[in-house]
Amino acid sequence: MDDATQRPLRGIERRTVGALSGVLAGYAALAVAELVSAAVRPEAGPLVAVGGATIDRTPAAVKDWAIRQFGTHDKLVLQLGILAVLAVLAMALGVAATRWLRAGSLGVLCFGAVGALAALGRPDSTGFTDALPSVVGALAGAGLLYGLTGRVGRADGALADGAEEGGTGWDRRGFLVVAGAAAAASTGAAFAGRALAGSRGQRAVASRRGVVLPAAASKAAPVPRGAALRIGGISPFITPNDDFYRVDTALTVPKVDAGSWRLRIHGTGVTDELTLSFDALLRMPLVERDITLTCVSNEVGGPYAGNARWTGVRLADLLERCGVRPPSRGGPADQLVARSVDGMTLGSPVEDVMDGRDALLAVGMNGQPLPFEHGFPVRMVVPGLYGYVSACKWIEDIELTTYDAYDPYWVKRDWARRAPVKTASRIDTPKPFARPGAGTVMVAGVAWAQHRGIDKVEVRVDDGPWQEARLAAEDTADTWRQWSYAWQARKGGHTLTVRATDGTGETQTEERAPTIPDGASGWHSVVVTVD
Ligand SMILES: Nc1nc2c(c(=O)[nH]1)N[C@H]1C(S)=C(S)[C@@H](COP(=O)(O)O)O[C@H]1N2
Ligand SMILES: [Mo]
Repeated sequence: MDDATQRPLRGIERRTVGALSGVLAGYAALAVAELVSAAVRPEAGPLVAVGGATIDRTPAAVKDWAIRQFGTHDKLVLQLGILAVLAVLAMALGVAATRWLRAGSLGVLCFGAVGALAALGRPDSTGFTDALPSVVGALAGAGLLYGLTGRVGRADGALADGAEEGGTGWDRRGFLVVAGAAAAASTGAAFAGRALAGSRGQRAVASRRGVVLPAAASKAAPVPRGAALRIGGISPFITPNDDFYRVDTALTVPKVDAGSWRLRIHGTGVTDELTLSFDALLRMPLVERDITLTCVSNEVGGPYAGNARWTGVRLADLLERCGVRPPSRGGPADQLVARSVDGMTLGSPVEDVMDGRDALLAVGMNGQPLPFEHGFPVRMVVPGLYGYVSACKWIEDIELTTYDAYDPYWVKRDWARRAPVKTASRIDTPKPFARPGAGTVMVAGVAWAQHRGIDKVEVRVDDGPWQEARLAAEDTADTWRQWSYAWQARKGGHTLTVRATDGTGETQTEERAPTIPDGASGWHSVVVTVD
């Protein structure tokens, strides 16, 4: 029997072939979109655009939960989730297309429209070409679905639109040929897209390799001996770049070419607008400072804190050059809004940035050019403020404005306008549910209250009295401080609790607060069993 005249497919067979067609069409659409986006703009690809739009529309509580559950893998989980949803929808469309041929293709085009609208609506969208990846991908997917499901034939005897000659039979050979060719072509397109995107990133990679950080005019004092305790399990005093926590909304890490990078400073009260190149920035006097960065999404005892030696230009100097005055000196702008190449906005108090603290436009992290993940070529770092109100990575624009006039990204999503870092302390060792032996057990960790400093750390065993911990030497008030407590541990289950007192004499509050809206509070406890 000739393949082209086989009986029409029925029931489960028809649905299986339909689902397979749908998945193939979806794969082709995404692969073609990937290739086109690599040529147009990688950030305009449908997965990145829809993923970004999803992140922006996710309620703060859910986002916070996702960061907690998946940590730095939150974005991978999101993309896998989107792919899973798309796969199910593509199967459904494919099955539908075996009954209503045109409806399936129309459905694919609708998905293309969603992707295109998401891409055009992204804050970093550069124009209508951002719609191309989704549109071209959807056309490819729709055409393929039509071509595949047109070969299924009709059980009820009606002519399938695309299969006049084969009558109403199931064109198995034709289906397999088209499906195989499409799968191969899609895979080719996906690989070509990856290769093209990779070569585009090469310019940024090369520009980073070419960076030679000039010596700082104002060096950081060496980390004092005694600031770093030699205790197993304690956070190292300086966090290596590779271990530094990463929190951002970027689905693909922006790869910015330092050669074409520019920073613009403008807005209310700016008398001399400024546009700076990376080289111009490097020619300015550089300072080197140790600053601990913490995230507002860090739970009590959580990992989103890191300490690095940053090299950069003092932001206040640049602002002065532009004629900016802080509110206390009569300046009209009280909010500095930093904007990144990926459209993120973060708002810091102009007063804080200009009050003498080492607010930096950083170009170096622990002696290296900034890693791409941490904002290459330039980011902000402001001691004493949570990252989301200060630490803009991949920065390209600074606008002076007011808190009344503008709400940046996170503020639009229920986080506080102003967010100084809350005094915090963490037990690094022993770990929760550890089983140390009886006798002397080293309890140790870090405490931070950036720009106020840490004056005291106390440890409590069960409901006993607070015992003063031994503080490591202080580096600066802008860095965290290690501490340790030699505990004479007795057999049984115990709860260890820590609290810190900052440089103003204020003791860390016991009152539990969630991370939203302005940072978690409460004491960190660890339960252990002494054997
Ligand atoms: N462009 C951009 N900058 C950003 C963010 C972001 O999502 N996008 N996240 C901020 C937040 S919430 C924090 S805590 C710090 C984290 O910096 P890191 O990833 O280098 O540790 O970056 C800040 N800068
Ligand atoms: Mo953050």
